[in-house]
Amino acid sequence: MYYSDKNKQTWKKLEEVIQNNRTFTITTHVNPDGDAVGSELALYNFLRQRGKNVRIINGNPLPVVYNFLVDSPDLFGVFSEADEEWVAKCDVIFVLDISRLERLIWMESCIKSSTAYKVCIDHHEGNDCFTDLTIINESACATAELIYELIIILGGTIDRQTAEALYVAILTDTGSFTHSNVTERAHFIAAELIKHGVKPAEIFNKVYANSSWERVDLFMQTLSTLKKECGGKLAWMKITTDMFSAAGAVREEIEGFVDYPLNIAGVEMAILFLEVPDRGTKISLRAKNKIDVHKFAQQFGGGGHKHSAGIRLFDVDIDSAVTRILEKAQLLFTEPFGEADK
Ligand SMILES: [Mn+2]
Repeated sequence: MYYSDKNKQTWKKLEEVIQNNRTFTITTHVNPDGDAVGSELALYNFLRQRGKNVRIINGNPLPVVYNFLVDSPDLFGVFSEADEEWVAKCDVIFVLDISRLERLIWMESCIKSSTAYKVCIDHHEGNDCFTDLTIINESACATAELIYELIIILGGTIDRQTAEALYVAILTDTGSFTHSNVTERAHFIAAELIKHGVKPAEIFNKVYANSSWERVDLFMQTLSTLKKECGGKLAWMKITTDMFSAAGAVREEIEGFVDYPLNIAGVEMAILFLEVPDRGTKISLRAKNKIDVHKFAQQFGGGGHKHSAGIRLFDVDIDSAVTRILEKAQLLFTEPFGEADK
């Protein structure tokens, strides 16, 4: 009862693609998050059940926090020259949780030039991957919601590892079931996954109650940069390369920092500026209520979801990025917004 018939043709086509092919690559965006790796692992297991030859190949290794999902983190291959031939010659490439192929960064040209049939499965706004088959649902709480649907509709079975992978994906992409993308369906799927053996408290502790001291040190430094603008409706923080070295933390450990300012009463938009060595500045945006950070990010070539989005400014140093972004962000609170909604 939870599945609409409007996608029937799409699922049928996907069934054909899986049935008629033998070698598969699964990939996702740079710096993969819980949804990205959880979706990949669940799809990997499904294709393996079908007897397919499958490889997961990403731009970065599996974030250490998700090691518990697998027997060996090596299941998540890290793209190198040695993989180029495989990617070029495999039958099908699945690109998950990505709305623009640029987010593959250094894998983009190899994926694009491959002769493989390409399938994109995603839940971001404004997807323009232009793959051979796209399975998009912008109202899905996570890409994993679509992978769950795929497995059920195509008759796969959900083992404990697959259930945990999908649960981690939904848990992390919904901010532990607290963000505005949480729906009845998100909870329904979570309940189904619990039936398949997921222990929610155990998973939560492994993912969140597991900070290193280095991460906490970096978080303290980051919080000390917190500033408010626009009468406290806008809050921002920054992380420089020097702060990373002082704390001894690694890049993936900043996951969740950007959400913190939204805990403060009155804050409707939070911005985190991250200095990337030799690669400019990465900007993460979070919002609540009426503020649409996907639309905001678009004017800088970024995007994502209404309440969670990102921007990359490759040639802009962190201080210039702060000036440039804040100037525009302040307009959201000084100009009457929401005209189009009325
Ligand atoms: Mn996602």
